[in-house]
Amino acid sequence: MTFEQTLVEPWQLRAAFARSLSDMYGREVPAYTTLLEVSHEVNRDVVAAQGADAERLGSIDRVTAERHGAIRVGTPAEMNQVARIFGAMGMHPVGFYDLRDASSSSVPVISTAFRPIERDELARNPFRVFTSMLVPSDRRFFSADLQSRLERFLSSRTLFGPELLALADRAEAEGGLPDDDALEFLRLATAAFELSREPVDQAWYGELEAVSAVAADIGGVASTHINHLTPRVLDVDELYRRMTDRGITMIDAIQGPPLWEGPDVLLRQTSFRALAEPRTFRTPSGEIVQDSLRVRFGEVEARGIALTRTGRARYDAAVVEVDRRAARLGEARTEEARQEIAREVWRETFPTTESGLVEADLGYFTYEVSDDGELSREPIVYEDFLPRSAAGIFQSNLTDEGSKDASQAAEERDADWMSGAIGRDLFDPFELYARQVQASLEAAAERLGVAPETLVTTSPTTMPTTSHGAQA
Ligand code: OOG
Ligand code: NI
Repeated sequence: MTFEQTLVEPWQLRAAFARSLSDMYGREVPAYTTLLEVSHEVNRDVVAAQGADAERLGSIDRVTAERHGAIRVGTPAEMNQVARIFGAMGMHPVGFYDLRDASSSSVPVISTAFRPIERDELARNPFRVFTSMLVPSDRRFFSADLQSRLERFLSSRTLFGPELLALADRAEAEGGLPDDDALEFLRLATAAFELSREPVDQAWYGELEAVSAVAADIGGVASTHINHLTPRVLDVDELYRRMTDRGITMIDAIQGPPLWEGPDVLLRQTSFRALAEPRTFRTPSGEIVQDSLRVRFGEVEARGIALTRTGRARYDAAVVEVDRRAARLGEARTEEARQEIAREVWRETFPTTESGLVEADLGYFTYEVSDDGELSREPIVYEDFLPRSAAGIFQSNLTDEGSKDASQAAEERDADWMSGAIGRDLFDPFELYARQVQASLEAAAERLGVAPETLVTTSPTTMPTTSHGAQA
């Protein structure tokens, strides 16, 4: 007699991995534990105050478990391995972010985000990891000599061992792992992102740090580590106040759209600065000394409605306009004044209702037919990142601007290049959202027995169905 062993499925691996990383990070970075506590309090209070409205952009279970992490690697080969590990958990590369120009300080990386891409997979656990890789051939940052030493260093290290990669490949090929193998996979994967206690080569780290603290963090040590883990909150302004009350110094701003009376779109994030953690260093004379590094920090985010390309173009233009107006303030340019300007620009740019977003084709919404045959519209939550905010997060955690020679030509990098480096398709976030809309329209149309095109409408949240009636 044969029987099939049930496998731990990719989404279960993903949920367990997010938990395991969060537990590890909480043990090692106490301020993260405070952040989680405060996030849970805020979410509980928002749900108590707003009821079902609070869950329009994700159930409270999803939001409570929701995290994103960030990691940084050095080479296409390392990127390819990371993709295999995340592939085992049903996470795929989505979007291309070029942070080299998005920041005034020296951030020589390009990035993508690994995340689930199907609607039901996102609902099960939306864990995502913002993943950056160095561009050592970019002459604005690295000389030819430093590039070759950096590439030699990177190619001689091993971030992910053969057992971890073999388990990852099996999980992806077979659609999961048996219990014991799943546990081993989770243990090895979590360990791969822990902060290493190996002594740091002081001269090498220092040489890279003079060019870019991010380059030193990636290429100055022989391992990688998760550099932050971000819970989601339903009210990021309230979280900011409560963290500050608890004596934790947050960065000056909440990044992304301002707090205003209209619909929340995209992503609002804030963070606390990296903490100095004790590390050992090997000096040029071979001595081992104690010092510290600031490489791990905490961040929190509130997510809003995903914008269409048209909506996103408006957002990008609004960000530029806020900068332009804020620059005119000169000395009076406080964070508060900047937020006031941002609100003013938002009121000129975005409608104050969800229906307004639909009418101007600015946001993504799905459509569902209820049991009594009513068609309702639900916003799609933004699952991705913002390059400008990401650059701000990098920047707020640098002790030093580094150096960047703007007279040199940039090394060309784009989504296709990234896809080649990873060895997998890179998904376009806009296409993924549009696909969700289309799938919901087709399902709704089938239930109502009408053509999908007839359902795209611009009326209020709940619309009575027409005389074709519900077929349910
Ligand atoms: C990644 C920063 C980007 C975000 O939330 O925008 C990011 C990093 O610091 O490596 O995580
Ligand atoms: Ni982040």
